[in-house]
Amino acid sequence: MNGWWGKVLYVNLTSKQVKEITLDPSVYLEYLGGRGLAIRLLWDLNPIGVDPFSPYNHLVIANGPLSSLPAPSSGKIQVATKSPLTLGYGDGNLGSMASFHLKRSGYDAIVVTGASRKPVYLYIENEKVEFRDAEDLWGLDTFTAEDKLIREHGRNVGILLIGPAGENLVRYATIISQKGRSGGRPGVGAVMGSKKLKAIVVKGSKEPPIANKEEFRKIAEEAYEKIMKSDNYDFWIRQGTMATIVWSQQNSVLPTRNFREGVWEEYESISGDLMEKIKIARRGCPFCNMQCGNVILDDSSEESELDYENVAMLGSNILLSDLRRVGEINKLADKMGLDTISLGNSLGFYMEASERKLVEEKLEWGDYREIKRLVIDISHRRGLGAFLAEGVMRMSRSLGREAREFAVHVKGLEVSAYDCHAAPAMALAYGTSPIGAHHKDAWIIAFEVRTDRFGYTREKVERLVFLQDMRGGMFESLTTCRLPWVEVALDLEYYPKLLTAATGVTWTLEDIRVVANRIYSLIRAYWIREHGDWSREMDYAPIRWFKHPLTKGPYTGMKLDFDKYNKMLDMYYEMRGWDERGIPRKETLQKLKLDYVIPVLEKIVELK
Ligand code: PTT
Ligand code: SF4
Repeated sequence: MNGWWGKVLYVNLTSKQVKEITLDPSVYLEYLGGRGLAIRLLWDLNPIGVDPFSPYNHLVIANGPLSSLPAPSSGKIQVATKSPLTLGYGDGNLGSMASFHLKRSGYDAIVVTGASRKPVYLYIENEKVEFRDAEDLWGLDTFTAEDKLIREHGRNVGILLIGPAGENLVRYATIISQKGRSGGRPGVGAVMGSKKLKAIVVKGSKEPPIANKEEFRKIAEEAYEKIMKSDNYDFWIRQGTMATIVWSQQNSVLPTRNFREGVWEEYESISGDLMEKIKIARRGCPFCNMQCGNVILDDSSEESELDYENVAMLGSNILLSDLRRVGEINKLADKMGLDTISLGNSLGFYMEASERKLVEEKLEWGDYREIKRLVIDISHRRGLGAFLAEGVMRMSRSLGREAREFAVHVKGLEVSAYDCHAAPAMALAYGTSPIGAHHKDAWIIAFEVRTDRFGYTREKVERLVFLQDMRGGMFESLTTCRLPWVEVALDLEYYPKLLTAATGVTWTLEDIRVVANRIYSLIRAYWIREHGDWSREMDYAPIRWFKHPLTKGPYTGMKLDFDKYNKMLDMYYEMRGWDERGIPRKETLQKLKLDYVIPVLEKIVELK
């Protein structure tokens, strides 16, 4: 089979046994890889209702058919599991040499189950798999542990690892690679920790199977060139995602004071323009010719790689107004293996709770020294840190009714860095994201501010579904970086062309949309199966945006309209073929070749 190896490596950490699973080619044609493969494997392998921290939960590390082939920004890998933060499907995507080496190891994915009694790491070299002692790595931060692993195995390997946050089961611990790449916001790193798995080191030397190499090379070369000739290329190289700080401020969507406002008087203190002046290096993922990791020296004169989400969530959202200090907190999060978005939300939520006197232990807005201490305490679940390690949804539940109004999450996943008081379609994007509130599936805010900004229109919902299909369906499953398309306007048509050349099967964008639609319905079915019930309330945006109007900026007084939001949600369900509760219709499941899902869901809910 071209484009895929057709094999998955299955590792049981309890029994220390390893086997290869051969998958039917139809699985690849219907789910592609990456996210698609991950949800299909989790549906099949995870026991229904499994505790995310139990040994029976599975962790999937998956490449897609284009991952780490020599094509634009292809060095990405998907990490997925049942989330300890949301108890639903959770995943993330990171750029890493682990993608490159897994691609050359002869496997499309690694599936890990069971749990070791003692800390271990996996060393995979083509088909050789070893369980290595990790006692001396346990407790180390991700930077130090990665350095040790490189000393042991050399630089020519891919490494995915967790820090103290993952080891101590912080619900928003992520997997880290290369001192500045992070993936798996909904606690994928904590699941790795629950298995006592500190790291996966992979080294592969096989030639990936490509159907039409010459054709692939030609298309990829043309795409690389288009990227470099794009009008936005130079600016992108200078600022990367950091340009979004000023853009968000101008459009009143910069998360400020726990998403209370969309503008911040001190935004210039964390802006992309400032970053440009103090930048010392640029880093990025494999196979990328538009590398966007901007490195500055932080408050301790150490390197910190900045991105928009990190800086907005650890800057304006908690009122910390110094880029070097924000860089310091960001670096600590990378070292500890904590998701910066959920961290910024958890800190912001607690600061507001403290201001409202709902908690005894005080935490002031922007209190740098306390924040620094807390990041370490969260990672070790010490003192107040143990409370914040639970994330916003659980903290708010324990503080009562008032706290729920300013708990900014969807389905338990904290919202990423776009305030939506005056952005109804972006609010819906958060509401319907398949992992909880993340912008990665549909960054519709850019379209929204360009068009009918405040409208609750069908056109926006159609655009949202299209974006989900492309970003959450295609890019997450191929698996490559979406930024060449989003930021420098690389034509989407390159992707089906590359996929056709890699696999030898003809693909169009429409074919890929069918796969995407299938993936969204299967993920939704998984949530219903795991929660044992479903209602449309699960798809509501945070209460704050409906209840607390903006008090600052150009849109002062604005908030979301609940009835109109609900109408957009109805349109969304109709477009996905789901009923008014947000449950896929039987006919939809049949049309998408998801017949195997029907008997499982019928035991839980009535299918329409
Ligand atoms: C992603 C989320 C994001 S999205 C950011 S910044 W962004 C935060 N980055 C974190 C970080 O850094 N350290 C940390 N400890 N926590 C972090 N949490 C946040 O995680 C990232 C880039 C970026 S930068 C974006 S938008 C794009 N995301 C892609 C995606 O999701 N899919 C895809 N096919 N391509 C993408 N390209 C871009 O990748 P999660 P990375 Mg990340 C340090 O994974 O869980 O989805 O959370 O992958 O290699 O770090 O690249 O303004
Ligand atoms: Fe990685 Fe940035 Fe390149 Fe995407 S654009 S592959 S995130 S360096």
